[in-house]
Amino acid sequence: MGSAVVLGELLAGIFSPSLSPLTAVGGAVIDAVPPGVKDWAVALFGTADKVALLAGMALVMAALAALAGVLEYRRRFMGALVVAVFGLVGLVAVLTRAQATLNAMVLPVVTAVAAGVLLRFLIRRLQEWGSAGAEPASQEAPARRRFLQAVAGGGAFTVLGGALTGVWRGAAAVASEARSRVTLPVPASLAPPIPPTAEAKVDGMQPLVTPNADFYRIDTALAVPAVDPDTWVLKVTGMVDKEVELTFAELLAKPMVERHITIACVSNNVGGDLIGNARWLGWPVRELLNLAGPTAGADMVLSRSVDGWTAGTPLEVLRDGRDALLAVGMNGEPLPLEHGFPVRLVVPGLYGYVSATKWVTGLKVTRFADDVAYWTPRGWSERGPIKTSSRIDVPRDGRPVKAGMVMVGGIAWAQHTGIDKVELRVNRGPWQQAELAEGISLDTWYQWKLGLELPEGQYELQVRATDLAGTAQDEESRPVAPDGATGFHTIRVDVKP
Ligand SMILES: Nc1nc2c(c(=O)[nH]1)N[C@H]1C(S)=C(S)[C@@H](COP(=O)(O)O)O[C@H]1N2
Ligand SMILES: [Mo]
Repeated sequence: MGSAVVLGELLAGIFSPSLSPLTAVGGAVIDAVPPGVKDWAVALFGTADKVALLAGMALVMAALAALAGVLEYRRRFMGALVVAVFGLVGLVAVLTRAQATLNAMVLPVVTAVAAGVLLRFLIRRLQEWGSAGAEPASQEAPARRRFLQAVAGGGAFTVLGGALTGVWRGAAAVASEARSRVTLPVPASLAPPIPPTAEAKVDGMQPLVTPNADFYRIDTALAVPAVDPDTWVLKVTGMVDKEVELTFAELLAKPMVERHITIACVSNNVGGDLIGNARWLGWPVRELLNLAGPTAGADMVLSRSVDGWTAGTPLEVLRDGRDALLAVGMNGEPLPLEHGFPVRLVVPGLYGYVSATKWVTGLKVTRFADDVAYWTPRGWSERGPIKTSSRIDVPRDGRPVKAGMVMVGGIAWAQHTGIDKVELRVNRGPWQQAELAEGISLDTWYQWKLGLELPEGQYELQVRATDLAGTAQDEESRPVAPDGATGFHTIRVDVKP
């Protein structure tokens, strides 16, 4: 019996590392560590802080696993409970992060369930062995063999998973180290300065230029692709006179253009926040296409990411003179890894799913009739021009405000067309024109504001924008699929005395 407990510990030791390959849980726990503890760790271990933290985490997990092993051996589900609590901690940690995606939430759950099943399985083998020990020696041998096989299997899985994780971690480290070495070139064409009148200056509004850390992130990548800029090449192929290859160094040497451009996701609901405005630095895609020379009949550029994701962009949009960029910089920094380092596309006027390929490695000049982009067979429209829209940011929906002059503010956008006017209405009354701030350019969102005299009561506010082509925002409510939501952003305000 005593030796069984010792073996329980041993087995738990095997089971514990099988948690660590799925580092998502570990990472979430690290993130959940209060800043004070992190500072303390940095002070204590200096630059070795991450290694020390990881080693500490491994120790904690080994201890937890040992505990789970012992408990599970004594009583069924007791160990599983420890695993479940650990998984829950991971889940909560993930949820408290700024960008809690479904993917991120699934990982700790999957890890905990896998750990629980593995734990149960190994304990069963161990218990078979333990009870066989009371029988004649001939009965004991197969039970022992089964247990040892199970341990060996778990061990092999652990080593393999660990190695894979290690390789991926290594690549990610190479990419972030390489990113820190990138010096962005001085733009040949600077972004026009932001006019002071571009800010509506209403308390509580989003910044006119979205900081990188707050920029929405949408992609299908489970793990952020780690691309080494030293080996990155962009290949232009397909219906071209001559195929072209471009290295990162060659790209950085091109005359760069710097522009503010607001990009948006087709999955952005009316009033949603899947939209952001950044100062991008890049080389116009049309220059690269001109080097390759698209042949007659081509009408689409299928851009491909290193992870195989694709977007189909109308060729004419990339050549009509707008600032469609092969971007390397975002708000004065190299692209953050999660926003496409080292190179991505940014195309004013089109939703991201048909234009904004991150970690881009290929441009195939082709025809819509011949090639299909990633989202097209998945229920999304082949073409995705951004729909003119607007949003109320202040006051926040459902928040109480004080009676009197209530300042209402928000944004409106119609990339590459520009906004002409923004109007508000209260309780479906007459439309009242808001004060439209100056745009940074036609390719960015515009801020607006309107002061409303509101006595105590409940109100419904609605906003609508009209673009410079004279098209008013579509009133009819439509879902995001297949080509972008429509309808008026509608909020409720509770005006208190
Ligand atoms: N490689 C790759 N690029 C991608 C995507 C993707 O899934 N994979 N998603 C696109 C979508 S749908 C949008 S809205 C934008 C979002 O860019 P961001 O994450 O930098 O905000 O990236 C686009 N580029
Ligand atoms: Mo998107």
